[in-house]
Amino acid sequence: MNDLILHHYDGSPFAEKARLMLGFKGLAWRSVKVPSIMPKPDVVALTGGYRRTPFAQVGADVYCDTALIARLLEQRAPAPTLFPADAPLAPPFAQWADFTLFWTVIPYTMQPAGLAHRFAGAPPEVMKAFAADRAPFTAGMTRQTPADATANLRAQLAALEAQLARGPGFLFGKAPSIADFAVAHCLWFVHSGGPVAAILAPYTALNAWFSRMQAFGPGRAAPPGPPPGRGRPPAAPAPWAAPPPGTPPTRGPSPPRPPATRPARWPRAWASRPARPSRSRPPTTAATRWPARWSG
Ligand SMILES: N[C@@H](CCC(=O)N[C@@H](CS)C(=O)NCC(=O)O)C(=O)O
Repeated sequence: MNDLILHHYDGSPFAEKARLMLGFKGLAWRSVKVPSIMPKPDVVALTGGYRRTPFAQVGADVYCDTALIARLLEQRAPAPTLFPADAPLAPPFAQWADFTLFWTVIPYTMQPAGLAHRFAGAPPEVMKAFAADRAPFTAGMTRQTPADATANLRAQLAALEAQLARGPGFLFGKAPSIADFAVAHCLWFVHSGGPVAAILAPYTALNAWFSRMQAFGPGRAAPPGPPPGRGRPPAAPAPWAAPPPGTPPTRGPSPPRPPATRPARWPRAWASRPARPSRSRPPTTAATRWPARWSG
């Protein structure tokens, strides 16, 4: 009943932040895959209306937002810490990354070339459904043009590069802090963007740091089994479902697509992720009605 459950989907940058923090802490967790766009009836029933990804669950307690999840993980495993005492600026810096850097990365990565890569082979309704689902997130925000986002991202990457080039390994010292995880998930999303990932190439210190961050992996997998509180037996794997746990992610040709009965599904490309040193993915212990490959 004390198990830590992460509700997430493969392609979510903030979920990647949570997975990497779990890996850094060496914590065991159970994985529940959630849909990447609405409707999410099971999610909103459990969270009381919060629809974002990821969220964590311990028994009847639900933790929304990765800033809170970080505090939960810190409580469960105080060492290694995400909040080093000698890095008081790490939490506000993380906030900067989670908002300012993230909202530069999104318009940069979702420019036409990035979108074409991410939604390659998917019917046009999929991209339309995604755009409609995410529109409320940017209401009231001035969305950067691809040119502005490119210029801003270059400036942000150059600053991060300069910081890391002079530092002892991580943004605020010899060990990572919450700030490193907040930056890492943003860059992870750029890495998964196909042609648009080329913007990262010149930043050698940043790329070396990114490899160190990825090496934390997603943490220890808990034994498979139905998660508490959901009561739904795992569905039989569909022919297009994710490979068995432990199978390394591939970037090969797409598997046969499921019948297009639910336009709100994600294309396979969304779930693509940058190469990660040999770590196995934790098993998915509960299936939603969405095939895992499409929930990323
Ligand atoms: N501040 C939140 C942001 C979470 C967030 O915006 N997640 C994105 C996915 S990366 C999301 O919820 N997208 C809509 C969805 O998944 O329904 C956090 O730190 O967890």
